[in-house]
Formats: sequence, C-alpha cells, structure tokens
Amino acid sequence: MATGRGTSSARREAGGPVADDFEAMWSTLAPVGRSAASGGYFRQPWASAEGELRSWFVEACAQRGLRVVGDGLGNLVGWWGEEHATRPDERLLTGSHLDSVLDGGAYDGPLGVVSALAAIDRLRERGVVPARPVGVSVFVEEEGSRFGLACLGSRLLTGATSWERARELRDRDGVALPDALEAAGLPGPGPADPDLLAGVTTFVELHVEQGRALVDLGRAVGVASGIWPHGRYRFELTGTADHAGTTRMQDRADPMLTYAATALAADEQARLRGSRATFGRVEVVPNGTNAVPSRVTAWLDARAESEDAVTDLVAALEQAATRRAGTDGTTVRVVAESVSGLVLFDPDLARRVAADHSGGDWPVLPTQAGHDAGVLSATGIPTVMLFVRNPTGVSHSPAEHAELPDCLAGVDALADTLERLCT
Ligand code: HGY
Ligand code: MN
Ligand code: MN
Repeated sequence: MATGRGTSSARREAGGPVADDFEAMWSTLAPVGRSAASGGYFRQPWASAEGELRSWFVEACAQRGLRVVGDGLGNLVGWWGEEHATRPDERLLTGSHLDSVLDGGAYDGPLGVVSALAAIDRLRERGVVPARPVGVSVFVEEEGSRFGLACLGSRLLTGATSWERARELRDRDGVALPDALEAAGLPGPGPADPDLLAGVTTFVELHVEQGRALVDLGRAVGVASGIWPHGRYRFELTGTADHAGTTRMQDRADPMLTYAATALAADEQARLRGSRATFGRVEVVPNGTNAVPSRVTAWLDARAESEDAVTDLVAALEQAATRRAGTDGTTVRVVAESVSGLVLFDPDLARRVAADHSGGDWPVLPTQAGHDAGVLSATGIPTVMLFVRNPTGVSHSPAEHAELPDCLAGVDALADTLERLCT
C-alpha cells in the first residue's frame, strides 16, 4: 500500500470518511504480529498477536453497534441490521480470517475483514437499511499454519471436520489443540455454542488476489469462479543415523537423499502436468552438521485443476520417493494431513455480482488458493469471492501488498455487492 503523502491524495480521491475508516483500521492492525527483522507477520492462531487482532475485531464491531457472537474456537461474527430485517432468515455473511502463514503478508485475510467493516460503514453512509441481517465473520486458523489442517475454524463450524479428529491435532511444539485453546482462554467447541452460520443463505469473501490475473487485465476487482483442489501430505523418510566422516558413502542409508530426489521429482512432475507442488517445510532429525540424519519429514503442498490430477500427482511423487528409497536403503510413508476438494462457486451468483459495474463487468477468475469461502460453498451455502488487485501477485510473503486506491475500490465493490444482495 502507498504510504506517506500518497495516502492523503488517495484519501481525497476516495472521498472522506470510509477511506479514513479503512486507513485507520489498517494502521491499527499494521504493527500487530509484525516481525521487525523481515516485515512479515506471525499471527498464528490462539497465540498473542492473533488474540490481539480478535480483541480489535470485537471492539470494532462494538463501535459500530454490531451484535458479536462467538463460538468456543474463537470464530466470531458481528451482526448488523437484525432489528429491521424483513427477511430475517436469509442472513448475508461476509468476512475472512485474521491469522497468517509464518512470515506472511499483511493482506491475506485481514483485507477481507477490514473491508467488510468499512463496507458496512459505507452502506450506513448511503442510508441503506438492509432487508437481510448482514454479518462480518472471522474464521480462525484459516491457514492451518499451526495445526496443519487448512480452514480449521470454518471446517469445524460447518462439520466438514469433527472435533473428535481436530482435538487430536498437535502443533510443532507438541501442543494439543485443546491446550492451545485453553491457553487462549477459549473453552473449545461445545453444545452451548451458538451456530454462527444459522440462517446464513449467502457468503461473500473479499480477498487480496494471490496471483497476477487482475494486474495483467488492468482491473482492480475480480470475482472467483472456483478453487483448485489441493492437499498437504506428510512424507516420512527414515534412514540410519551415522557418522558424517567415518561412514563410507556406499554404507549409508541417508533419508536426505531420498528427500532431495523427491523434491526434484515434485518440481519436474508439476511442470509436466501443469500442476503445483511445493515442499516448503522440512524437519530433519537430529539435524546435526556432522551426522547422517535418521529421519527427514517433508510436507508436500500439491494442487491441480482436478481432484484426480492431485491424486495422480501425489501418487507419482510417492512412487518417485519409494524408487529412490530402494537405492538409498531408506523407507517412505506418506500421510495426507489436509485435503480440500474442487470448489465451483455458484455461477449465477458470480455472474450477478460481476455484472453492470462502471468499469464494465468484473472479470471472473479461478484461483489456486484455498479459502474459508470454499468450505462454506462446499456445505451448500451460495458463496461468492471478490478479489482485489495485487500488483506483484506475490502472497504468503512479507512482500505481499495492495495499493490503497485498489483497497478502497475493493471496499466500494464489497459495499455495492452487499447492497445488491441485502436490499
Ligand atoms: O494456502 C492457501 O491456499 C490459502 O492461502 N490458505
Ligand atoms: Mn493464505
Ligand atoms: Mn487467505
């Protein structure tokens, strides 16, 4: 985002209070969980920075007179317009997440939450009286950066994942999910929890685009057509610990070699198949400089246009690892940790939202990034996503950014969309 003099001119262009509201909220959040070293964000769920963000959200809702409800996990919704709604059972929900990946960007998640609050400010300024209650939601652990399961908060909320399964999850330090919740002062899901999605018949998520489609099209706002299927798979490669100096090369069973061959195979296979494969996280035991490792654990993030293509890609990589293990004298075990199916958003809703805007219909684009919107759509709630231009396309990085005028165009687009859908 532009800073300094640029913002004041953008504010003048944008016109008044909502730009101020957006910028005021944005600058309040900017320092929370930000690393001085990298400029990236560490807003892992049920840890201090993310807790600060959730407190900020409750306060921002209170300032707007939104009725806040939360569940035992920390998912939150602030409701507006319930008292006058003539269609009280057709609740319109918009929102996103506040947690980040490790060393992530400022926009992935928070842009959707801040824009939703600013959009309600804008609707109020326009004197809109919503026929449907309009809610702003925050879903916890969307990134799965702590407990490994993507969209954990919305999956538990929709029943896509059971608490019986989730309660067994542990973070990298071995902390069990119930203990993390307790440390954050949260009871965990329980029978007394309100159903935050009761009566929700439409969900809208605004998100910074994680790609370059809009910048290449020269457009500030777009609409999602769907989300590629994707998954996270843990490769457990086991060898034999040994001395780095006295052990001859031919006498070793080194899992690091099995990992290296698999990582190269992932790159080759993804390129051949037009898919995506990433090993971004590796743990080595004992991780010593002068010891052949006993174990290497590597997490594969695999994505492709169809569910079969993801399955085939992962199978091909398991075969490549197993083949190499035969040479290395190591063993391979692959465990699926998080699987997200193909999402096709409601095409009529996408067309209706994208149509008839001053700059022409908003472009409708696929994405390879997962979102809570995908989870809600999969449970049958008609869902639409709005994307805001990302000038570099970079995301899941401290370098992720969006220009203020585009962010304000996103607020406008969200306000227009909510107005279309709630009046
Ligand atoms: O990883 C994803 O696709 C998303 O950014 N959580
Ligand atoms: Mn993300
Ligand atoms: Mn996101």
